[in-house]
Amino acid sequence: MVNYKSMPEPEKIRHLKKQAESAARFIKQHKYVCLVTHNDSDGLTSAAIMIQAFKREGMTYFHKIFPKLDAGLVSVLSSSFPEDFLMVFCDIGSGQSEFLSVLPNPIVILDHHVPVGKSPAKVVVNPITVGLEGSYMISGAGVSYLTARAMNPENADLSSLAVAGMIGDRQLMVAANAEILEEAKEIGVVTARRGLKIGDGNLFDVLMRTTEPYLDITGKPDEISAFLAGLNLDENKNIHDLTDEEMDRLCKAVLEKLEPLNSPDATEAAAGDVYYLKNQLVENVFDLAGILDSCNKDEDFEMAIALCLGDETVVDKMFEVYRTIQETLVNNLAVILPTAQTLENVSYIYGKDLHSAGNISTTYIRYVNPQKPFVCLNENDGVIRISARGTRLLIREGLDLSIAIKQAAESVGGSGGGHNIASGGLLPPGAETVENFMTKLNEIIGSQLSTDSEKSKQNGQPPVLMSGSIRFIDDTDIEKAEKSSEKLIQSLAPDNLYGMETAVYEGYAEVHMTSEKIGSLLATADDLLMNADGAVRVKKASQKPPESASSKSRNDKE
Ligand SMILES: [Mn+2]
Repeated sequence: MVNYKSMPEPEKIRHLKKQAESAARFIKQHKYVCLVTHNDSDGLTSAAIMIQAFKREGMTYFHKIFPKLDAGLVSVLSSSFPEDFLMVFCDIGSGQSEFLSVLPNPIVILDHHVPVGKSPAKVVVNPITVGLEGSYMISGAGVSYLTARAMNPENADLSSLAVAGMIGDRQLMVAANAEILEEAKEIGVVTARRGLKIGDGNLFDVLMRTTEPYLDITGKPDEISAFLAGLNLDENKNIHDLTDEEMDRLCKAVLEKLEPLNSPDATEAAAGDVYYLKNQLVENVFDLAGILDSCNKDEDFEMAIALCLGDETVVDKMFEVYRTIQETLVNNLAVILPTAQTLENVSYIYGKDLHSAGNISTTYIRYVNPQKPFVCLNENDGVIRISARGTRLLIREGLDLSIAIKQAAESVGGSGGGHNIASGGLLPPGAETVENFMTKLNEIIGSQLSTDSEKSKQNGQPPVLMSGSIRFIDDTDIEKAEKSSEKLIQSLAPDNLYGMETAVYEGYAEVHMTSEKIGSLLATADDLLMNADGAVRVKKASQKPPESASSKSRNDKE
């Protein structure tokens, strides 16, 4: 058995690519294929990637889109296709081994969700099986892309769709994602620009209907006009056409609005790199991911795939669907958010037949009050659905919503679970259940958030803190040094734990660590150095001169 856990990240990525190569070889042995994909933006971009790869091989394909897989859907698949048809599942299928086992067909799974049970697939490509994180290091579209790329190097142009999938799944540009992004930039199908992470379009309109970031002016025409006039920006100018200086001005003003929230999640979601997909009809990555995620009818999904395959006739219609959904959401938020109630340790909204409870929760915790966990309780069809959200800062302070929601829900006859940062569940209906549930939840979260150092303060003993710093210096060239140490540090920053801070200075970058225990300080430093070593090796490997040609593209990159 290979121990993937202790393996440096570049090695894990290499193993993932080996899986993709096996999948590619296996797929190419077939002439007929049924492609089954998830229905979100990551699933739809996975589909578009694989469809183009199949077409280029001259394969015949059928395509099905499912929100989830269950026994019924699998039996429909089984009765609709002959046994020798290859079944390829993208962004779905890892958690449903039991259902898929009844299929007599050869199966390939290209997914990043947690595998459950023994998979009946002939080949599985999944980052989790090689020790990579499926939640932020590579998405379903990324896994599909690696497979398509292994089928034919010409499929490298599909990397732009993989980038849209990553953004749609809110992943980080690290590990395998960073490699794919780099490749996409190198061949010119993706360009990046610093700015506000929103779609293109007339400034006024976009600010009216964008909920990411959700600002105090969102959806308020007079205030948006005044805001833009105050910045001396033309409200009819397309965001795409803003000069760098104008974009900076806009970005700074938006970040100033977000500052009082003291929420790194909000700042990160609002500003940073905006990717332009140069070979896609919808170039701005936030527009494309948003459009794909706003599909919810069969005809929308068909148009979505057509859009990603280059069908110009669907562009206007797709933007229309997207805008309508955004406008409805903004109107809903304006009515619903002010109804929030706040207990000592948690805020919540309780309502009936609410639309997009998940969006309400994300918006509230990110842009209204990130200081406390948030729960949306939506009573509908005789049950209450729970949608709970935390922040990374709260997680560091001890919050674990999967435990808190499970325990509190069970105490009132419901059920729940999920992740530490986002979880869900079900409760029996009624205002009284809600009151009891919230009282219990408030109590559990309160005990999770009372930290060790607070406990020792209560005992009258101040905590002893130890600290250390690791500095990364590149002494070859001052100008380049600042950039390479900064790049290295940024690639490691997403792995920062509680007590770690990253800082970039002129000529060097530094990671500062603090801990109450010498053991954890040493372990933290050890981990950091191992990751840094891995990152440096990826960089070196990617800088090796190619055997022939392409010296031009290398020069362009430098
Ligand atoms: Mn996905």
